Amino acid sequence: MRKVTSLFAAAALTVGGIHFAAGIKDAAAQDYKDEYGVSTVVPEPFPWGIAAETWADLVAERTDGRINLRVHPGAELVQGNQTREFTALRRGSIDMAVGSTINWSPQIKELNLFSLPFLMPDYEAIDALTQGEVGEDLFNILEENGVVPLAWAENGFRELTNSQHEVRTPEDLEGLKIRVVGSPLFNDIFTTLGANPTQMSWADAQPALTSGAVDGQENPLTIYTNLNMHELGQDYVTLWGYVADPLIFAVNPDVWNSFTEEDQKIVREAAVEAGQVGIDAARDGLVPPDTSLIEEIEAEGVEVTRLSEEERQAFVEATRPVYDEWAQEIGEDLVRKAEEAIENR
Ligand code: X2X
Repeated sequence: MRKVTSLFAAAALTVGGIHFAAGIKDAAAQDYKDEYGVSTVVPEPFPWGIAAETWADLVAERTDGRINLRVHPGAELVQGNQTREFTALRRGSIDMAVGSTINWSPQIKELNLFSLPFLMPDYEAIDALTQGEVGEDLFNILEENGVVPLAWAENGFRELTNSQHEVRTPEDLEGLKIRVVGSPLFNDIFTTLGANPTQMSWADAQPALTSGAVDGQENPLTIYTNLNMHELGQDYVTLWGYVADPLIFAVNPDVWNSFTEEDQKIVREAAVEAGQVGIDAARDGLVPPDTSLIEEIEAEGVEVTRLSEEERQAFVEATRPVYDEWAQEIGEDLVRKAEEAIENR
């Protein structure tokens, strides 16, 4: 069937007639699946889920329902093993994904860039990377590794929360059991800080927080609020913004190649727009002067710790050896390019 379609496509290209062009669209549409699965980790109303659902809505609307995306949260298409999402997408057992750079970093080591501690001091720094040459380089690397990346969204700056006591200095982390995700880089950061990190999936993290099997975790505040983590005893929040995870919209190459050029354009543009909607949602109430989300958390009786420049610097220095070691793993050239882009933001 695919052969017939491409013959039509070739004919249409040669003849270029409107009649033929209409013909290929129908032929190709017959090849389309009834539904394409989109993997995410968290659903709506988390900004991540909003990004994916917005993509699905825009694509359905603009293709008159010819292309239907169905969002599968909880990394359910990989049985909750979010660090296997990239491999599944590459192999085609997942059609599409809106995935975190953290979850794909075990396969694509360059994506650890965003997890270098204190590389990105603010939101402009994230944009300087994703919207610039570094972002293009990373998309090229993803493409070389067998997926088709389309656009960026955002999970957000990952803040530290715990149930035991305020964390204001690296010493305060001593002995705290912290749930971490994905890359071994996170183990290294928390071990270096004297904490006791345990790597587990998001699916396992929620019961571990509820039961008190771990003392703390690190995630964007939109994850904290949507999950009502204060009700899970996470009474202490430290705003240290040590890393942020952007999200990437990507498609399996066979799925991508099965789409007509016109539909590829629709799917790509929809991803870019949905990405912006997701980024806006991820930053809502977190970017000064509007920090209402942080105030909402404080209103629940949670102790929110804001670090002075000096206090933050103590964490920067304590994690510097991990930064240097992982910069080599990621690639010194890419890290240098990222540092320059941030400096010139
Ligand atoms: O597991 C996490 O912490 C989460 C939801 O943020 C990611 O998937 C990276």
